[in-house]
Amino acid sequence: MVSRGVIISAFGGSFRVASEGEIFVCTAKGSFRAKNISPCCGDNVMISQSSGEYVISEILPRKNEIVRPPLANLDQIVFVCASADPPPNLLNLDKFTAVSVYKGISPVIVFTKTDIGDAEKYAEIYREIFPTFCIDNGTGAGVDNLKDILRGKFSALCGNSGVGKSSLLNNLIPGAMARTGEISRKLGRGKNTTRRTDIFPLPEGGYIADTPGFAAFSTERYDLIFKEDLPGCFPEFKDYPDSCRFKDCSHRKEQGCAVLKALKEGRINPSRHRSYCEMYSEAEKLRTWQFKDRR
Ligand SMILES: Nc1nc2c(ncn2[C@@H]2O[C@H](COP(=O)(O)OP(=O)(O)OP(=O)(O)O)[C@@H](O)[C@H]2O)c(=O)[nH]1
Ligand SMILES: [Mg+2]
Ligand SMILES: [Zn+2]
Repeated sequence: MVSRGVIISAFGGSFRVASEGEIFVCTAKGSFRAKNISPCCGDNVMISQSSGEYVISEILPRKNEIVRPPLANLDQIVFVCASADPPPNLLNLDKFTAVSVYKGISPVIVFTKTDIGDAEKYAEIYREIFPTFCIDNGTGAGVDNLKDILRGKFSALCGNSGVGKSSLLNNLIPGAMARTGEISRKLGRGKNTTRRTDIFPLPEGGYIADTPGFAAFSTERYDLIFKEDLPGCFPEFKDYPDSCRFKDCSHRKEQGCAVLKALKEGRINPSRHRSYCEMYSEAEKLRTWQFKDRR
C-alpha cells in the first residue's frame, strides 16, 4: 500500500497523516535525517506500510516553508497580537510580516483582546497594508470577518504565547481547544499552553494550524532579508522607489527620497518606517556568509 496524504500533526517523531479521509499514525523513514530534512506539518507526503507500521516514505516538493514553527505549503500566516496583556511589539510584527512577504506567504493580522485594549489604534496602522482584524475572543465579535479570508486556504495562527491563538481557533472551530486542552492535561501541565502544531479542517473549507507561541519578544532567529530586498517586503513602499532621486536609495535619509516624502505627508506610517530602518541597519551588519545556511 502506498498513498498520498498531508501531515496534520508532528510530535516526538510521530506524525499524523490525513489521507483519503482517514488518519494514519506514521513514523518517518530514517534516511530523511541523513539528508537533513525533517517532515513537518503541511507537508504532502507518500506513506507506505511496512511490517504493520505506517511510514512516511517521501516528502513531496514544498511550495514554501517556515522554520519556526516548522510548517510547509502555507497560503497565509495569521499573525495574532494581543492589543493588551501583553501589548503588541510592532517591530516584531513588522519583522515577521516582512519575512512572510519575502517567502511569498500572505500575511494576515489579528489584534485580540479588544475588550481590554485599544485594538483599533493598532489596526489603523495596518489596515491599508494587510488584511487586518480586531477580535474579542470572549464574545466572538469580529471572528466572522476573519472566516471569509480563511475560506479554502491553508493558514497558520502564529504569535507570542498568551495572545489568544487557541482561543481564536476555538471560535473558528467550536470544540477544537477542548481537544488540545485534553492533550495538555494528559501531559500534566496546568496551563493550556499549546505544545505542538496541529492542523484542523475549517467548517467553511480550508485548513488552519494552531502553533505553540513564541516566547515573549523573542526574535533572535527570524529569517534574514538582504537590505536590497527589504523595501519590497513593505508593500506600502512599492509605489515610490522608482521616483527616488538615487537609484540605490535606502529610503532612510537621502535627498529626493519619495518614500521619505510619503512619510512626511502621512501616506506611510512612522512606526512602519521606524521598523524598516531598524531592519535595514540589522541587514547592513550581515555578511553574505550568514545567508549561506538560510533555508
Ligand atoms: N480578555 C481577553 N482575554 C483573552 C482573549 N483571547 C484570549 N484571552 C485569554 O488569554 C489567555 C491565553 O489565551 P490562549 O488562547 O491560550 O493563547 P495562545 O496564543 O494560544 O497561547 P500559547 O498556546 O501559549 O501560544 C487565556 O487566559 C485566554 O482566556 C480576548 O479576546 N480577550
Ligand atoms: Mg495556544
Ligand atoms: Zn528613497
